[in-house]
Amino acid sequence: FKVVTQSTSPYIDQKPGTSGLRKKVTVFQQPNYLHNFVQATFNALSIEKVKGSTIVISGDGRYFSKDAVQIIIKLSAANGVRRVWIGQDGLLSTPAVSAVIRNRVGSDGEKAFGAFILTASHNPGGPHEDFGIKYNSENGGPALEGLTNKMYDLTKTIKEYLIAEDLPNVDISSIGTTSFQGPEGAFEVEVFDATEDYVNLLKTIFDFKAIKNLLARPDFSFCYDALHGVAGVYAKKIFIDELSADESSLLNCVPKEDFGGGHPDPNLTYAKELVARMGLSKAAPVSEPPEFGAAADGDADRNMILGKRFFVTPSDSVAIIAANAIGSIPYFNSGLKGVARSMPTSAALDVVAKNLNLKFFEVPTGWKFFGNLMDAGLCSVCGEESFGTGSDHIREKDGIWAVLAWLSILAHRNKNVSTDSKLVTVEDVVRQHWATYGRHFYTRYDYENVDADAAKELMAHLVNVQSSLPEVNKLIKQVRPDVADVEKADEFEYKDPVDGSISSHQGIRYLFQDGSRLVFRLSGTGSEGATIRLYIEQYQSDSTKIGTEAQDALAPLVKVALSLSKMQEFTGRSSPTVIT
Ligand code: VG1
Ligand code: CO
Repeated sequence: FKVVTQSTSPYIDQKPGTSGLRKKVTVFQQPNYLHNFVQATFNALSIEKVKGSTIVISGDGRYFSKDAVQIIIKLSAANGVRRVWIGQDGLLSTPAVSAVIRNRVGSDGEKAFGAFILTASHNPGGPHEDFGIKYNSENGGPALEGLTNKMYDLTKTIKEYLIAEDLPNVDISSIGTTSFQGPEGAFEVEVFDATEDYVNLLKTIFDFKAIKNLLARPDFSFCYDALHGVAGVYAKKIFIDELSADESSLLNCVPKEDFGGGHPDPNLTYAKELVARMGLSKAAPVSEPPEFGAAADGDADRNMILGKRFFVTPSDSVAIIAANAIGSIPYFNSGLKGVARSMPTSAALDVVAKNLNLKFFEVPTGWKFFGNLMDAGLCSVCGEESFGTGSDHIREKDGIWAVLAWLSILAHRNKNVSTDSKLVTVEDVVRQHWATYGRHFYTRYDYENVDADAAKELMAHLVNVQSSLPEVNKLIKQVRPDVADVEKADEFEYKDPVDGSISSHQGIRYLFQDGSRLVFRLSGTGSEGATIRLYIEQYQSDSTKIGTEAQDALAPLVKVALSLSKMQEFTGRSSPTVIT
């Protein structure tokens, strides 16, 4: 093939958000839009380092992925990449990409330098929906802000890109290697089994035999919903082939370019089929729901954990995994190095860390901040309220890992429980946890696709209100005299304990005397307008009160939050788009 230098002009809107660049497919289909971003990434990494390297390209298989893979292959070849690694059909879950970067070794003994992950995660897919691209670095984690800022700067001035225009499209549907000859030597495209590296890694972490025994119990039943995302590929391999679950326990496990028209977002609103099957839908009652249910998002890094007629909040989930890891999961048998959560995630994990005397970190939203802690050996388990849980086995959150962690906990708890006595259920594990550590009532309100200026004004208003705490407390007392006083209010700023870098404006916090919290932030993953997220949390250690319904327990704080922020006034919305 020949290398052609093409001239191009910059797009002004290529700033990566919380997790890469996410836009409507039609935006990505503009001339040179994807080319510019990929070339800017190569330039930011430095062409010297890109030359001769191995780069992974794959994603959740959403609409436009097939075209994008071929474009990135041609750009890679022209920029001197020596080899690209592609999961069969261009599919690799986000956690699998992380595992491939960290663990896969080529026939020449070389590992991957980085990866382009093609996904917009939980956002819908299809010709009129979202596409996304994200670069992950050598440690298997999302590019850090230093790099993404550099990429963004370069997209604003880009004038040309290099492309191997005459390189034929490569068949990515079958496993094997195709070699081409370029001006600087050979270029290889290697297509491999998407499950291989990831499943091998999981087998070193969990006791698959113990989980298999749990799934085989006559009093246990299981259900997994991939919402037509890439998780389906892994679910078949792991739950059916490895753990011998019944085919009927898998829902929506065929990956589709448009996720079957749904939102591939594992929560109580969008995972409708699973929610109904688990007996959590009032409209569609079922007589005997499974004991355990779980769902994933489009790229399989998120998870929702359900018990029979029971929802586990993601904030509780990470706390419970941390509290039970040792003993249940062989990978953690030598102990936990530390735990971490994102700022808006509830403090349930903090209580566990304190009780178990573990190092604890609170980082801004987005997985990239956990990576530095893990690389420095400071953190083993971490999580976010947004249905993300994971550990230092890779540098991304990991949806299937979370499911296997829960199954491991249940297997361990039921090890000596005979099938004629009562099974220890998901709900039992959670209620016992609350009884030991107290309960963090938690909810999140999302106002999606709000006018961007109105959202900014609301945030500015909240910062302004923070300047006088007596004023804040006066306002609050007018609405709900029964709510505790705010003792601190600020904009969250994070200083990375490893590299000292500072991330500011990471959300507005109101911290109450009784440990309650209100947090407001703007989403960095949307593709249209602005999304305001409001996080509401209240701690209850009184064991007689931990059984209250979450929406009831949180009602006073919700009222305070809406009035303090003048939500309706600024956004014109009387209710949120989604409650999780
Ligand atoms: C959201 C979540 C955040 C998560 C991010 C990426 O970001 O709040 O916790 O890390 O999505 O997850 P934001 O900026 O929209 O609040 V995923 O599965 O979309 O890669
Ligand atoms: Co995701």
